[in-house]
Amino acid sequence: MLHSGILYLCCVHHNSDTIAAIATPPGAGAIGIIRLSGKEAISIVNSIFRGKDLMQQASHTLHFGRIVNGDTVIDEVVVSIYKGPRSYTGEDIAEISCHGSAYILQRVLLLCTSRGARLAQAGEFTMRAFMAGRLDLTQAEAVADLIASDTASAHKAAMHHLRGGFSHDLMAMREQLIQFSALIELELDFSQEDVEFADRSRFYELIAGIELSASELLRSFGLGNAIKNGVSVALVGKPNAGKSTLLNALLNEERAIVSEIAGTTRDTIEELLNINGITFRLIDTAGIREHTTDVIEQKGIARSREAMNKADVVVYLFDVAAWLESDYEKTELLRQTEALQAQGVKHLLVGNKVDIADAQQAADALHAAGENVLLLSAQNRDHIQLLKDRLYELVTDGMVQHEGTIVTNARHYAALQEVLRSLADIKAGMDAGLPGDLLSADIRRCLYYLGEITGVVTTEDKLDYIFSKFCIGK
Ligand SMILES: Nc1nc2c(ncn2[C@@H]2O[C@H](COP(=O)(O)OP(=O)(O)O)[C@@H](O)[C@H]2O)c(=O)[nH]1
Ligand SMILES: [Mg+2]
Repeated sequence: MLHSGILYLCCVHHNSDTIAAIATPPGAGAIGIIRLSGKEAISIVNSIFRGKDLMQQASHTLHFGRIVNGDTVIDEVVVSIYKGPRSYTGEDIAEISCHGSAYILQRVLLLCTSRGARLAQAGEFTMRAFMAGRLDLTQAEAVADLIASDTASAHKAAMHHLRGGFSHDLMAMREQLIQFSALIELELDFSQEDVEFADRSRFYELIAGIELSASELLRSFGLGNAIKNGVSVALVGKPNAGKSTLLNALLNEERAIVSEIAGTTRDTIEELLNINGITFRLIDTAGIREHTTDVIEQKGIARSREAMNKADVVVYLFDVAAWLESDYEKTELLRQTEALQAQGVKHLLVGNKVDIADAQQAADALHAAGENVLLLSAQNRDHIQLLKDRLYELVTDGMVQHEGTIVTNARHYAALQEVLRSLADIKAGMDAGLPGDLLSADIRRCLYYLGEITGVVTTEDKLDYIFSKFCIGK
């Protein structure tokens, strides 16, 4: 009864046709799979299959035979049959495992379309699974993330979402809120009599509880985003600060050319580094100095600035021995720190070449100057692990990777922010003693955004957009 009429906006896709796609990646492989889903999936495959009558076979069975076009045998194959609703999409599914030649796969796919199947769009199989209620939206999105996962952490987060961990958290919140809102709606029916069915103090507690969970989920997004998309780190600083040496030390290989000649690195170099399961893209830059007449170096400097502006994290490296000795270097560091702070970019200040400086004196002087600096020697590879730890802490916001839910999806993040906003409005309304009908509008808004994440409320456009990001055949 409740809100469902208003909230369940759509879900009116009609899937009467049968779709087909090559489900394995392009190129040659041992096996290639063509997948069909829909009412005619099994009969279409049966019409090009020789061996046995697939129409007579039970669900979840495998069948060896040949795919033929008239008298021409195209391949020897194994066909798997899954009958709806106990299938991925909830519909009948047939999968043809062929030999993995691009030519064979194309021929078989064309045969299927000539018998009435339609080429599937990106993500259409999973969209059908969602429409059939086999998966909710966060689980469907996790399917795409799982396919894209290339680190242990990304895999773990996607698996957690696929198993419904995230939906479970949200649905629990939503359920409680629905119950409460039912009581408030009930008050409206008795509005003449000035009764309160909904215990306001319990409601405050509920709101606080949901607020806490939602903010924790929001906070996990820094980590989630880092896990899913990696983190770009620009190594910047003046020429000869030791950026290329540091890159080599972090990678533990001689990747970039190092020399005492300022301006050695002319182009930006990008390399991947995995720290505790998160992929960091390290970008060694040309080093920024104001006065150079070298045209190529000037271009390199322009690229450094660009890399710095685009990076998630900036590591600003300076020569701590030079810093100790020169007032100019001191003002320079101050200027750079202020610039980084003004830009609001996450950054680390790193003092290099501590091997040729008095470490204690440097540490004391930096402390006195109020600078939070990590001291290391790139050349001797001293304290490199410390820098890795600091990088990791910086992007994970001090969150450790735990078994709980980590938000990895920007769409979920945006919806959760709306949830928090509507909760704040509900609270403000209650503080002001607003009547139930006015509170109820804000509660609905909160329910809407919670439901939007899992897809119990959604629009067709939104679904099309989400599933268009999938690969074809999934
Ligand atoms: N003593 C010392 N020299 C270093 C250290 N790191 C780099 N250097 C030297 O500083 C010079 C410039 O290094 P490079 O990595 O090319 O600096 P970049 O211009 O910032 O990339 C080279 O001669 C390096 O050997 C360090 O930790 N200690
Ligand atoms: Mg360099």
